[in-house]
Amino acid sequence: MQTYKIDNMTCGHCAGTVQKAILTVDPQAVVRVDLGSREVSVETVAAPGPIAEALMAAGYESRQL
Ligand SMILES: [Cu+2]
Repeated sequence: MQTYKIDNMTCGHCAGTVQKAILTVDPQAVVRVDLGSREVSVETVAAPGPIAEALMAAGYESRQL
């Protein structure tokens, strides 16, 4: 499992956008968003690089934990 910290993921809209961005990389990914800690955990076969790029393209800078 991969976990990302996304500091500017602040509301439900952000969470939806983040989730969608990850699913474009791996439609089978299981994405769990924790708005309180601004962390996203992802169960996926995809590599972290493409996920980080998709998040960046959606406007969210991420840091893998
Ligand atoms: Cu938001």
